[in-house]
Amino acid sequence: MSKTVLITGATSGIGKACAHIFARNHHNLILCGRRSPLLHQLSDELEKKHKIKVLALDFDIRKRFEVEKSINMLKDEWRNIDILVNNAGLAAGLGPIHEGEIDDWEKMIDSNLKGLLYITRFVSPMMVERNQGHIINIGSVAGRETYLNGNVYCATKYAVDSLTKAMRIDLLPYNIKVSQIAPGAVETEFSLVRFKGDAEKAANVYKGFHPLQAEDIADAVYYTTTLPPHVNINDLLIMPTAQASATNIMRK
Ligand code: NDP
Ligand code: 8X3
Repeated sequence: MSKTVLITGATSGIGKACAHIFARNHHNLILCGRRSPLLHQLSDELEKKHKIKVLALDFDIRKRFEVEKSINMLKDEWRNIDILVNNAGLAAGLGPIHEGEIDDWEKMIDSNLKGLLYITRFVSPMMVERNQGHIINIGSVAGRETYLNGNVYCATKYAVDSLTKAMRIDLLPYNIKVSQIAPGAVETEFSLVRFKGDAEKAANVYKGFHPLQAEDIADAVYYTTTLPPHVNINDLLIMPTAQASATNIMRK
């Protein structure tokens, strides 16, 4: 049966790969992100290729009133959101706490933590009303282990871990599944964003080993949504085989 899936951060990486796999499986999509041309290009492509309905919603997840307006303005045909993939997020910088760029901290807290909360706050009441739904939060190994210079990014992902548990408890009476998928190193635009466009630094992160690809995580996200009504995946930590912990990577 075709479902309605809202994916944040669908313009690249894990979110984009999720859009592809849900589209291939004939679900209708609400795709979110800030880069409007990329979002519309992807929406048109998936709509034509898979004969599904796709709505492109470009807003900044950090802006509470933009998020609220975008969700509240959804027409009736889009209000039955079955699956929410809370994926949008970023790391900005990698440095010790005493030299931290406060603007970077604000960016990460506003996107990974507050943005995820805003979306959830405006989408979850529609799920509660229908007594069904599935929320999938993209956490990270950084939400399990704090690593050198990862400070605020790690803190936001620990917060995602905590909020996933909180959502599962609060939404339990309403038959809503809540899952967390927590990846290790995935080769996406993530490091390019973290290092502010420094392509060499970004490439070094994935050098000498086989990192996860966005599709590996999208496969797991999709699988999580295919289980019978009485089965929920609470939490999955998915790592590249060559990565044993946040900082232990076997490079050739
Ligand atoms: P990408 O940089 O490739 O994708 C990030 C996505 O988030 C983009 O689509 C971007 O869209 C969107 N986004 C970022 N900020 C905002 C914002 N303020 N408003 C709306 N959308 C926003 O990285 P990944 O695919 O790797 O990251 C996806 C998630 O996975 C993140 O939460 C990240 O923390 C997590 N993760 C990543 C890992 C990795 O190694 N890559 C490992 C573990 C977790 P746009 O710029 O168009 O707004
Ligand atoms: C992204 C993975 O290890 O770079 O969340 O923090 S890591």
